[in-house]
Amino acid sequence: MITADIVKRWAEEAGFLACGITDLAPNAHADALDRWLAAGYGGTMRYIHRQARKRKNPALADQEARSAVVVLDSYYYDDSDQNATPPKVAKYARGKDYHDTMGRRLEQLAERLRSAGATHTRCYVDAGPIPERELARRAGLGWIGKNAMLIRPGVGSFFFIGEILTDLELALDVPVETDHCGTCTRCIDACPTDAIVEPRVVDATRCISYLTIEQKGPIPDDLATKMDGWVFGCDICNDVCPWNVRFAAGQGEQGEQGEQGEHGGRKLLAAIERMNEHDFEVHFAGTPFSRPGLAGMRRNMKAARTER
Ligand code: B12
Ligand code: SF4
Ligand code: SF4
Repeated sequence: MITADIVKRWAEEAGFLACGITDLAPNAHADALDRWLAAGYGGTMRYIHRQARKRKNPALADQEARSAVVVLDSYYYDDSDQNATPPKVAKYARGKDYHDTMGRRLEQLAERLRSAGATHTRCYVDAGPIPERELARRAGLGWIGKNAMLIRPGVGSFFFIGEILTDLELALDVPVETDHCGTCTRCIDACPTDAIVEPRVVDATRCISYLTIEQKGPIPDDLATKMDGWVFGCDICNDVCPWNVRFAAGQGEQGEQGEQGEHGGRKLLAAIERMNEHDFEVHFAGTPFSRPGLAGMRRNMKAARTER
């Protein structure tokens, strides 16, 4: 009989930072999602509205599943030298697309679950109607910081969250209910666009990550002047967090690829302004830059140069 401890050992062997187990009970913070959507903080990400029912009640996302095996996958590496000057790229985006790299390892873990008797497994990383931070909190993996990130004591927050929904019935972990932020407000104070409108609430339409990746059309001037040189994603509210300053260490799979500097490389980034679609495809196919595409990346480079 497969136990939760065995699943966690397999997750570790697959290279994940941590693994926790929860069920598919209704989201205890469904009201937070409703308020966020009603305030318009999701901007043009209409898919979150469409998925809201499932995000509030994950059992609706997969009626055959009984447990969620939630894993964390580090994307940390020390890029303090690279990110001192623009153009800046968020750590998570310097390698290949994590949906593929992490998704592959999740699928390998799912294969082991099937070999141990699971008849149903479904893997998710980022894409899908799953409230990933909430599931991870409930699986005992961390707390929700004032920057809205899931933060793990002794680790920080530079990791992706992924999950396998399965029909295996596994022992559940104890949800994290403690807030370890205390009186700290560093993330809120450091956010250049004032996107953290209250603790744990990010107005995505002001967040540099949204502006450089999800925004359709030009970036409004009042926000472009505050982008601080970021051209894809933003690490500020994670970089300043004392839990990362103190504990972030090691190097995740994304970091390894990023260090090769392939598409994080400065020369290549600068060359985006002169590239045609074919060259962009050659250099950036299969990387997170394909989401905004050539036109989006050019727009970001231009916005990041806007003077305050
Ligand atoms: C939409 C989205 C965005 C949007 C909006 C972000 C946001 N804060 O809502 C934008 C484009 C701005 C964005 C940016 C980033 N994102 Co994003 N994003 C998502 C996505 C697809 C959905 C998030 C969502 O539903 N937002 C709506 C809000 C209301 O929901 P929520 O943030 O999940 O919050 C829940 C909990 O916090 C809880 N809750 C709320 N209040 C309270 C209060 C208490 C006391 C408690 C306990 C809980 C609680 O209830 C909420 C609803 O369930 C998730 C993947 C997924 N499927 O969940 C990734 C995800 C959240 N993103 C991720 C990452 C890495 C980032 C960036 C760091 C990328 C970057 N470097 O640029 C930034 C960080 C910005 C930030 N500070 O949040 C990771 C986060 C990992 C982690 N450690 O938390 C995720 C989980 C993707 C993944 N699979 O790894 N993202
Ligand atoms: S990712 Fe950057 S812009 Fe978005 S909330 Fe954090 S500090 Fe602000
Ligand atoms: S910077 Fe401070 S307030 Fe923000 S998430 Fe980290 S500990 Fe919490």
